[in-house]
Amino acid sequence: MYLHEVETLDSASLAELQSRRLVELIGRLRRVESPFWSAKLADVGEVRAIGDLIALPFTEKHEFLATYPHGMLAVSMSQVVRIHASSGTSGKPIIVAYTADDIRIFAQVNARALSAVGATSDDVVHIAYGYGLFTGGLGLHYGVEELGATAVPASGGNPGFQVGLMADAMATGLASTPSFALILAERAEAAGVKGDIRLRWGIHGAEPWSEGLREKLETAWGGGYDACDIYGLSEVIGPGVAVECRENKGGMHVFEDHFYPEIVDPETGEPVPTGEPGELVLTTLTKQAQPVIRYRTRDITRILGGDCPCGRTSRRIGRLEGRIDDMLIIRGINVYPRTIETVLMSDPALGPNYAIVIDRRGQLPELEARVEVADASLTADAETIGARLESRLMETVRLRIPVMVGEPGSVPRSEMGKAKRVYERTGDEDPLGWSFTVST
Ligand code: DLL
Repeated sequence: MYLHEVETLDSASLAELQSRRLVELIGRLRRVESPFWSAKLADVGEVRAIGDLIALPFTEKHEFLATYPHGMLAVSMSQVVRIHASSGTSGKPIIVAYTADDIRIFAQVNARALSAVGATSDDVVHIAYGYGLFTGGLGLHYGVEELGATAVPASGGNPGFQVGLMADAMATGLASTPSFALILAERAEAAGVKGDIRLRWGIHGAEPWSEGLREKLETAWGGGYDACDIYGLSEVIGPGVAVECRENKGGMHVFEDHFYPEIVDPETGEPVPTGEPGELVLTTLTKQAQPVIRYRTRDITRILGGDCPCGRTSRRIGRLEGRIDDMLIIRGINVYPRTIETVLMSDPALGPNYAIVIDRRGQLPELEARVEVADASLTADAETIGARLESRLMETVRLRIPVMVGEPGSVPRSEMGKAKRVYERTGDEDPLGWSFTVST
């Protein structure tokens, strides 16, 4: 454990630390000369303990856009040592700023995350998250250096070159999106260098994935590879908000001495009980440059109860179940793409790539799933596999979702950034360019 004392605090001591930090944060924000912070805290009474957080107003994504680029700063620009940006869906990016202290905490939470997945100072970590405005590459990079391990700043793209480098530089850990980790495994296999790569663990996040995908990833890399989930978002800090430990792989420990989690009903904003799904809300207790109070992440998850065998005492959140923005409403039924992924990826006959097509040509949108068989020899069974998946989707999602089964390699891969899983079809042209459908 990287910060043993903090990570194993009993709940009373943790609450005391959180309370102290929240009181300090609110005091500081009240003193900042900023129209944004004056308005945000105008109706807030005295804050004495972490329990008072619930009376504070939420912060929403549109406030980042309304105050773009720097209206949410709580320090002067001269104290800012770095900015990152997240592209978002609305065109304008969100800009986030860090002081030197923020960068130290960013490095530290990522070192803690790496340590939780099994990294030590002896590891050589191949970092294939994008470097640049995206927080993934630099976030993990600073974490690796903080831990004293060796960082290989490979960034995204060019998987053919990357697998050779992984073999030559003797990488033992891989930091990348789960989809890029799969691309690398495929490429290593094809290039005949898989046997020369000795990965022990992977730290994968930035996009939704499922247990089925974990299994495929762990099988693809083999040799006891532990694929662990890491969560974070630019508005809060970047990667390093929460992570799975290697011992459990059942939920992600939130570094709640820095990021205080709540789960609320996305409609009413009211808290939901432990174990129930809802929208994750996060407060940064220690961020200096651009803190957020009760930030509505739009991510759906739940707080898990119970202790963890790793000994960390912070609360855990479950695997991300979807984003409110990604929810599709098909024939009145709410569907998250990740629910479809969970069904598809639990089938051993399928390879790890899939796509969901929203067909908007008719009066009502229809869904379609595109998958590929794990092995060319299974192509002959495409029809049976498609029918089996369709009935499982019917049981789980309660919708008829035709499943088209293609040959290995027929679903497009994203070699940069986050995997694209959902495509729209509005005209004659197939969004995936499929004309060689094997089965429906
Ligand atoms: O994706 C930060 C990050 C980098 C996390 C590297 C993990 C690893 P953004 O680009 O701002 O930041 O996107 C944040 O991505 O609100 C989630 O919807 C999604 N996301 C992040 N991690 C996970 C995960 C980075 N483990 C948004 N599972 C978040 C599912 C995730 N979704």
